[in-house]
Amino acid sequence: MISKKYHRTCSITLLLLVFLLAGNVSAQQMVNGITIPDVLTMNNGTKVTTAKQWKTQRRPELIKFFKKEMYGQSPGKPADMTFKVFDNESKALNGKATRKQITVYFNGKEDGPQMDILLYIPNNIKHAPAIVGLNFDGNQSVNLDPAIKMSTSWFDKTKGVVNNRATEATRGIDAGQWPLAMIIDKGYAVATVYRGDIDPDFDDGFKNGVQALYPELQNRGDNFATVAAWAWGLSRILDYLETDKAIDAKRVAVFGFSRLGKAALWAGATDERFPLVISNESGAGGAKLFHYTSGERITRICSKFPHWFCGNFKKYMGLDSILPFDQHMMISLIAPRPVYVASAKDDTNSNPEAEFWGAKGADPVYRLLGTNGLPATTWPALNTPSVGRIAYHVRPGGHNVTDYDWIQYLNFADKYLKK
Ligand code: GTR
Repeated sequence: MISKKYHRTCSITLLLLVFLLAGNVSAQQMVNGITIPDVLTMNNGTKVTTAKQWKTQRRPELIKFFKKEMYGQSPGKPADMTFKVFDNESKALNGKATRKQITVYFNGKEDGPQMDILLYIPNNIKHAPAIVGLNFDGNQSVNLDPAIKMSTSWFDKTKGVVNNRATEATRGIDAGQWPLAMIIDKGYAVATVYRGDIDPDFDDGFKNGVQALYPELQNRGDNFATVAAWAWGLSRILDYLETDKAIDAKRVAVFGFSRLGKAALWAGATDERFPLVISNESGAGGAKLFHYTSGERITRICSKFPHWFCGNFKKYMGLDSILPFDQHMMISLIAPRPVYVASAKDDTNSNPEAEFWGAKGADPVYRLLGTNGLPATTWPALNTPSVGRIAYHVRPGGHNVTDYDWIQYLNFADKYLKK
């Protein structure tokens, strides 16, 4: 009896604490019968009714919140960063594209932290728009092109990896997820970087990634964690593209799949230079609403991947259904820029329906800013994209990036990025 009562008291205290933390006791938004905190109510209870209020008050308040409580702080553009183009081949991909490879030295030192950008530019377009995204398995995994530099960074144990280093057997293994010819034919350049160049994807106490350059952003509750580091890396790719005359840096979409989709969304949310954002099955910490408790929850994500989010985020473990915030608020930081959220039916870990409602939850902000938001009012049927300024589709199959997904993304980009 005593322990039951104690347990109840603890739960109520915790609940109160969570609401107090947000300072937001009553304002709620309903999505599909589930109550989530209202994106258009300030923490002090003031309703946001104008675009100006959104831009000058609510958006900054939410960015501050997500940096403090979930993704952690990120540094700005490094003052000493330099770029070295070490490959420039105009007859790549059967003559369709120019291949460039560029090393980015984050602190300007050749023996310091660095990343390699692999860039293909369509030969028939001047000042091409581009799509940037990180890759899972090294630049050499996105195409069989033998001239792509073999990554020398740390790799998790997967096929073709020996002693945590990639071997020739990893060439082209992810080519199915990176249909370069299709993207180039549509008139877009593609830039990609291996996630592990920016921050190796394991809990190493932030010694091996770019965090080593920023000791002041470590050992604190809002530490510069891995998803934020990947997002920061995406912004650094854009920094390079801004210096490359072959690219129209005002038309660079940011794309990501799964954990890298979480990073793409956060990059889009925080770096307004990205005019369009694509999240492919980003799941928990991406587009999924935590209030939908099936699929990956905070406890699992923080236990299995303790380095992805900042230390403060761990206090929300077990509180998914009563959180004082949710991911619709993060997606709405992208508004009014176009964002595409996509799911796969069998990707239950990401919870496709919860990804849809995460996107739909951002709709009031897009409408407030005078756009059409996400047209669908219920979770769409398979292979039936709903396309407004927010777009969504769910396709059959599992956790993957398919040609079907890319066709939708490229059409979406055409709608908003083509001149
Ligand atoms: C899973 C993780 C997801 C998702 C996925 C991936 O293990 O639970 O959040 O990011 O990995 O990146 O493939």
